[in-house]
Amino acid sequence: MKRIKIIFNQIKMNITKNIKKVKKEHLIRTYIKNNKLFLSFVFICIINSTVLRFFCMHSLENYLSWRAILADSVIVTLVGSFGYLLKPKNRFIYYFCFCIFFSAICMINSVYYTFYTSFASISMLSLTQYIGDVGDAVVENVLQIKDLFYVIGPIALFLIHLKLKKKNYYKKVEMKTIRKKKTFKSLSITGVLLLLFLLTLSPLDVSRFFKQWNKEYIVMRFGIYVYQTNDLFTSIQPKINSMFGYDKANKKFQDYFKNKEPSATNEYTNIFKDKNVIVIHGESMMTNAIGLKFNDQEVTPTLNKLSSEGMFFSNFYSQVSVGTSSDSELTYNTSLMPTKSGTAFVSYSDRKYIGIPTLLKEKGYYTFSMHANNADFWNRRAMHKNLGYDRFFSKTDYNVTKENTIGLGLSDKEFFHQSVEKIERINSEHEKWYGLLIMLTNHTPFSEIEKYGEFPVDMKETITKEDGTTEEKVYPYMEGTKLGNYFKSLHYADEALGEFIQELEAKGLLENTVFILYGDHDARLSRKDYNLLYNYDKETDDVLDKEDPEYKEYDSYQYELGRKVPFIIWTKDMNNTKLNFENKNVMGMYDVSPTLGNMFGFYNKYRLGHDIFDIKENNIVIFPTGNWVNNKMYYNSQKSAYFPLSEEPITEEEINYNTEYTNQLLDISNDIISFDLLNEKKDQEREGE
Ligand code: GP9
Ligand code: MN
Repeated sequence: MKRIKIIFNQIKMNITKNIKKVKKEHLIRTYIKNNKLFLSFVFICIINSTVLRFFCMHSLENYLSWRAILADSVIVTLVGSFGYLLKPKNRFIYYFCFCIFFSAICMINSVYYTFYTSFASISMLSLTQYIGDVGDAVVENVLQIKDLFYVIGPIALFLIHLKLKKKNYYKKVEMKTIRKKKTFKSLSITGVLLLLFLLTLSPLDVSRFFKQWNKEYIVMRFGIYVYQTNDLFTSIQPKINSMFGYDKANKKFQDYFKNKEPSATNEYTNIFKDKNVIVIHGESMMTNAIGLKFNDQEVTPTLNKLSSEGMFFSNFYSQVSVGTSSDSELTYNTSLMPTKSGTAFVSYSDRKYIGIPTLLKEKGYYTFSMHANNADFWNRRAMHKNLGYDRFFSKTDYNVTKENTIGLGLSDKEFFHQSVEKIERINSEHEKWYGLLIMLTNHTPFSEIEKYGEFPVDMKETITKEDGTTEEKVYPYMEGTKLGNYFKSLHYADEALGEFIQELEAKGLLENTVFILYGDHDARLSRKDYNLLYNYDKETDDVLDKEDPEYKEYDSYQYELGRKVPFIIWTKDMNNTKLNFENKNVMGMYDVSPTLGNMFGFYNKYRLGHDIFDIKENNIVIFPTGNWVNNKMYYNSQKSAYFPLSEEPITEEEINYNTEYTNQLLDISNDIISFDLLNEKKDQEREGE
């Protein structure tokens, strides 16, 4: 009897389960049946976006990135939901127009990707004037069969519409309340999808999303529709910002520069006039590695040589904000500071800048830049033109293979090697030239240690035993730490630089050339790792105890001061001359243009920095955070506290004066860029209004 009861209960449970399942299936089937047009629209748009990723970025991870599909669904269902507000007979035209719009986004990006290996931006619309010149070439060389795929979507939607029409799908009468209910229902689906998507985001995703320059990453992670919507906002934001307060900003700007004159001549004026120039943008190169050794092996033999034979500015600071590499390029070239929001290279690429290449071109120089990464990284394609480079050699000008790639792209050794013949050609074609080479390998996360070559960062000790025999003891020290890996990577980059100089020398390209090197920013490593570097305890393989007499304090100030980057000016025959010295006065990236200007004979009136040989020990370096440093102290404006750097007494007046000066400079710099104050044409236009 009991058994029968159990069997009976089981059958009952099965039946209810099945009924529930059938009900659920019925519900889904009814939903599909009633929402065929909406679902077809959503499906077509998602397929288009997925196919775009498939055509552009060939890895399975990209084709079927479910996160991107989720993000696409959010945008498409959001737009689709509002279709329900219309009467059924008008709905098709709504979906059809948006289907064409979304398909066009995919098609434009597909074509753009073939041409530029990057994705399109609304801000590039200002470049449409050039389309006439390249239009035919685009049709002949760039438009490919694959780009026509996106036409299929709207055609399919139209055919579905005809079928639905035949079946009287649009004949239903829907009251306003029903339509609102349907809209709400679809919006709820969007809400759930959005929530799911937000849960998948990491802090890195969010930061890249707001910076918007790593376009491939955003499209892969957020899908093309979110990318394009975000691009729309980042493109119009600067326009909105610059609509208000022009007059006030312009007055402040005019007042500040009214009495600015070129600095007086000094013993370095025109010393390098008409010489060729090679500038090295040293990715993540830091001053604290110069002279550092592990087991008697120098981390940076090349930098050590250049700094000891040339002019070495050992208290030099990069002044970057969120735009890292691009900010250092901006400040190096223009003597302006990074913008307060967004990045100048991405958000304000249509403004006028006075770059070093522009000024040298006026002196008859041919100017070029070289970087074996994607030309759109940090929007360099547009900005290098704007800064005055005649030619930008980027990834497509180099032979990049899987074998010669490390980290972000072409290895530095290959990059330099392939650049030499280009420089040789330029040298034979132009009387004088100025070239920038942007390094890449020594970039965070410094994880491809097997590709950097042998460079142990452990600690070895030879111990003599009682019986007179010796034994080598090895302590792990920096091995396995991020800072240790950074030194390995930096050692590689330094070696690449050394080989480059040798190749240039062998080709006779150093004869009349000034070699300039700057570190673009610090390596963004943790303070804990530096503590280990300076306070290693062999006994415990850990950091020394704070009470230990050998313990060296490395607090947040030392950390900030330790973020210094090298700035070196070197020529092959400078050693042991009066041009061979270490300058210890604080100096910032914004002092480079005025300092080089004095040496090479160019002048930018609208500079915020100074010729270091003019201002000497009175210099001050400001940071985008509002902090500043001079020879006497480092001041942290957030903490309203300072760290003394000399014995001299410090007064409150000078702190207030310098803090105000810092804020004034940051404001003026930001106004110059956002209001485009260096653009005389705009000024005339405004006066004419
Ligand atoms: C990219 C390279 C790195 O091309 O310049 O930029 P970063 O991440 O250092 O700003
Ligand atoms: Mn960088």
